Amino acid sequence: MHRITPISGVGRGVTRPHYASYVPYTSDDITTYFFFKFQVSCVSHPPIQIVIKTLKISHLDNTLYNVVYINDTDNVDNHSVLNIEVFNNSKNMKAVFLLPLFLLACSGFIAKNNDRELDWWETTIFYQIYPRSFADSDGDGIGDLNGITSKLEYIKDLGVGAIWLSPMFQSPMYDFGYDISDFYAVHDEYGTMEDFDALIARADELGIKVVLDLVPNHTSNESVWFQEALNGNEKYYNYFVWEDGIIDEDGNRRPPNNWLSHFRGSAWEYREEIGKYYLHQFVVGQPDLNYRNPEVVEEMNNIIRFWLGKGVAGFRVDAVNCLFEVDKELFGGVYPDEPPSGRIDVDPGSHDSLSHIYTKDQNETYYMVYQWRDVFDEFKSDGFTRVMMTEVYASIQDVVRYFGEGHIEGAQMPFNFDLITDVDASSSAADIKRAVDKFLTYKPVDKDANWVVGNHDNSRMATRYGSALVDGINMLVLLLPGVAVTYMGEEIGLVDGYVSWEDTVDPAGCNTNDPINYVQSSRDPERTPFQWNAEKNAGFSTADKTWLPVADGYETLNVEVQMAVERSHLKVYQFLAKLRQEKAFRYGRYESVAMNQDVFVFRRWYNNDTYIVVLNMRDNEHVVDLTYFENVSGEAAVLVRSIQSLKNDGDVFDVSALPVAGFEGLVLKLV
Ligand SMILES: [Ca+2]
Ligand SMILES: [Ca+2]
Repeated sequence: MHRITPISGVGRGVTRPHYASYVPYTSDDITTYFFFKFQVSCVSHPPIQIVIKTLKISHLDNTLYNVVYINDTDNVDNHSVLNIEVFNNSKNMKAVFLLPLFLLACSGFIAKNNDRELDWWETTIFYQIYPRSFADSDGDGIGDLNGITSKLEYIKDLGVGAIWLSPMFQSPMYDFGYDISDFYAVHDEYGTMEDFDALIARADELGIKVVLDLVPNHTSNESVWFQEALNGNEKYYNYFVWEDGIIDEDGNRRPPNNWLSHFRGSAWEYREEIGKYYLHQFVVGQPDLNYRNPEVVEEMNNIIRFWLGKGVAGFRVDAVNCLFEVDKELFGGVYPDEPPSGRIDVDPGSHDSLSHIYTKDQNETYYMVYQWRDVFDEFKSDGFTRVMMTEVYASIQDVVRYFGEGHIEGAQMPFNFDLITDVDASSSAADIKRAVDKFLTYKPVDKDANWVVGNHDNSRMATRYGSALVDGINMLVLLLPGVAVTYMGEEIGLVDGYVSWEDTVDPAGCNTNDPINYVQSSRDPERTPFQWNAEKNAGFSTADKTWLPVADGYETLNVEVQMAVERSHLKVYQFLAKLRQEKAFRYGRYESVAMNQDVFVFRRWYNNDTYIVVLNMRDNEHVVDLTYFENVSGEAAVLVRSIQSLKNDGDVFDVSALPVAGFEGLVLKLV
């Protein structure tokens, strides 16, 4: 017998169930989704959440349905049945569902709240691989799946438990895989479905989870879907967003409005076959999918199911805040112009010159993400959580909405880009503190933070912060509370490569048509091949020409060198990856301070274990007093330090006067 006590003061035994109605589309067959989540407390056990979600009730009207529990829950035994009554407020229509609630979790699980069992994704490190640039197995100058498989042991040795692959689906590569022509196939330059299965199998043997990239906003204009649309197939015509052009005073045809592509120029492209423009928020070859069409929603759900069914551990979802455009019916059937952003540092053709109030962060987008979470959770019956990460560059208030709403679950990891967008080498200790605190402050209290310092779209971490700070920044990523994300090469301090205008292939660079200033827009520098050793093409490929040139300096900056020497970024990274398994970093509390202009310090503590991480952002020496922190006194020993540090492992310092060298990063443990 387990006595169930009321929480939140509503009802008795079970909180007033949350309800949500989600009606994604206007159609004859309205489907209403309900999300129910109960939290019950047993006297001797931690709170147990019981979730009943996605009851679909078709052919009912569009009003919200309340759900109330009706039985006496004072004494609920295992396998008890709660009667759940669902009724429609407006029509008093009643339907009673009998929902067996198995309170199995009640039996024998006693743990302190802060020691709750963490899920696999909460304790691991996610390592982003850009497949084209990681390892080339067949010598064509292009990275591939077999190349990745051959390097999985390296990833395992780093202490990484999950990889996220940038898109490896069939693609004409106008946007290097983010323009997908067949969501159900492997891109031929990267290998075959058998190669993919072999990758999954090998990763599984090594205990590495594989996360793929979901690119839901658009397809390739070479996809069967778009080609069929052009051929007049109505089903696929409705997969895309079509608009009539405007004929101006001179009789010239103009795009429907002023919307701009992320890669410069109009977001509309005319097609003679249709006599209309299609929307492409990204390159011309990436027509936006129409998420106001339920068939598109179901197609994307099936794509998710297809890959999750193949053993994939989840998805990183690309550019998700561009999913929906405003509902034009709210504007008399015409998509409205977007207002100028007012930014004077950008020129008129660039995406940043407009304020994207109609093409980004639309309300419907969040509900689509919540709906995807349900699709992910369909697979949870095997006891293994599929994880969703969302790529959104937006205000912190909008970013955290992807976590969910009330009791509705969304993405586990809405990417936190604050350490990319808010700070760099020029930042002070206070800037770092503010950037770190931002996500921690705005995220829901029961959700995990995550830390991202680089990816295939941004200048590499070692370039943005400077090579002297590589270890210190990795200390932040791996030891701050939350999930760590590493972009391939951050573990060795890989820097951006130089890519000449002639060698530039990224549309964001090419579309500038500016052989001088393209560098500011091109993403090729952070995509240059991985540096494995000092051999030809840094060991990435045996080809005479690789798809992007290998960065200068690979002869000394590579994995092999850093494996061989006693002290290297790689060795520091491996140490940190182990250290983050300690309870203080899994469960411990967090407190931080900008000691002065330059030195950012945080501590993590759990019971009697206290760790202190020190990062000096400048080449200035300081002596800092760590007794600022409550319960920090006496001495602390050096566990790991940045490679240029002159301290030794095990050196013990008086915490009231710790000397910190320029750019030094330190992890200390109170003794
Ligand atoms: Ca290859
Ligand atoms: Ca869109």
